[in-house]
Amino acid sequence: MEIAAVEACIVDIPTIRAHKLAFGSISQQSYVIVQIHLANGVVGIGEAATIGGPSWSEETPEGIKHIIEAYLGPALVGRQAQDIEGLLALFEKLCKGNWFAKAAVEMALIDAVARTLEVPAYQLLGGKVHDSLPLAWTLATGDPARDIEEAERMLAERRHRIFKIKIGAQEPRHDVARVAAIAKAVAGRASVQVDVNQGWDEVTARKYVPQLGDAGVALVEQPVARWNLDAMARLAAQPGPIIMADEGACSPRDVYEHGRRNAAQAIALKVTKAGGLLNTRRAAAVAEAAGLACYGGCMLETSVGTAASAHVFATIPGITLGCELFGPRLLVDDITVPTIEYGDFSIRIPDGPGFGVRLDPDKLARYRRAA
Ligand code: MUC
Ligand code: MG
Repeated sequence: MEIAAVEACIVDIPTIRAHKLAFGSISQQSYVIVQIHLANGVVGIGEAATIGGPSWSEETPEGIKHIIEAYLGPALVGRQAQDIEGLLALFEKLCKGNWFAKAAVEMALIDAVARTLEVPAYQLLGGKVHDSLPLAWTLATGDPARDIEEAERMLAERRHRIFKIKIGAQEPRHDVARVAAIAKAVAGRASVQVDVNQGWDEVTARKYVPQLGDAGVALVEQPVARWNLDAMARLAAQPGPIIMADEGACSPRDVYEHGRRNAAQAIALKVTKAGGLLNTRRAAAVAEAAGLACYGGCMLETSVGTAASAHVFATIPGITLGCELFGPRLLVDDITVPTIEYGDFSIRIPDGPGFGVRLDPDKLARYRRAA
C-alpha cells in the first residue's frame, strides 16, 4: 500500500438557501478534496469542509490546500498507507495544529486502506454499532415563518424530526421569540435544539437559556465563546436544557477539560475539528470516561465527508443524541456516486469498500475552483 501521489483541490458548491449563523450568512460551501493514489492503483478520498472561510475556526480552504500540498502530501509519498498512527505522529512533527488539513488526509488514507482490503472503513475503526442514526436538520433562514414551513416539509417527508435552530445573530429576545414560535409549531412531533455559535456572553446566556428551556428547547449548543469553560460550567449547572460544547471541544484534550471542569453535559463530535477519524474515536472515549453524551456533528460536508463521518460515528456507542450529517441535502449538488441514503428521519450508514462513495469526475470538474 505504498503511497504514490497526494492531490488536493478546492470545490465550491452553492447551498439551496442562505444559511444564517451567528457570525454571518453563507450561500456556498467550500471544501478541500484530497485524493491519495496508492502504487496498487487504489485511490482513497478525503475532505475538509469549512464554513465561511475562517469564520467557524482558523482554517480556510486555501490554507488547508497549501498545508497538504506543501507539507503533509510530500511527506507521505513513498510511505505505507496502512501505518496510519505512525503517519499521524509524523504529521505532528511536521505541522502543529491544522486539524482540518490533517483530518482530510487521514480520511483519504483510511479510505485507501479499506478499499485495498475491500472492507467498509467502519471495520477498520472497531466495527459498526449503529446501522443508522437519527438525523437533525438545521433551520437557519432567520425567518420563523419560513423555518416553520421548512420544518413542516421535513416532517411530512419523514426526513427530520430533530431541528437545530441557528441563533445568536439577532437580538436575543427576537431569537428566543423565533425559537418559541418554531418549538410551539412542532411540539409533540419533533425535538428542538439551538446553536448559538459562541454568539452570547455569559450574562446574556444566563438570562436567555432558561427562557429557551421554557419554550421547549432540549439542548443549547456552544452558547458562549469557545475559551469560556467557566461560563459553560455555570450554565451547565443551571437546571434546564442540556449544554453542549462544539467549537470549544475539538481535540480529545478539549473534551477532557470540559469533563474535568463540568463545562458541558454533551459534546458535538466532528471529524475535521478533531483532526481525523481516529481522534474522533479518542474524543468519544474521553467523553465516555467523563460521563458526557455525544452528538454526531458536521461542518456541512458533501457526501465524501458525510460518508466518512457516518463510518466513524457508526462505531461509537456514546452517540446517543443523534447526528446532523445532512450536509449533502443543504447543497444544490453533490460530487459522489452513489450519494448518501436518507430515510425515516435517519441517515443510513453507507457500506464499503472504504467509505462507500466515489468522486464523480464530471461533478468534481464542474465545482472545482480554478487553481
Ligand atoms: C455548527 O456550528 O454546528 C453544523 C450544522 C450547521 O447548520 O452548522 C454547522 C456548524
Ligand atoms: Mg455548532
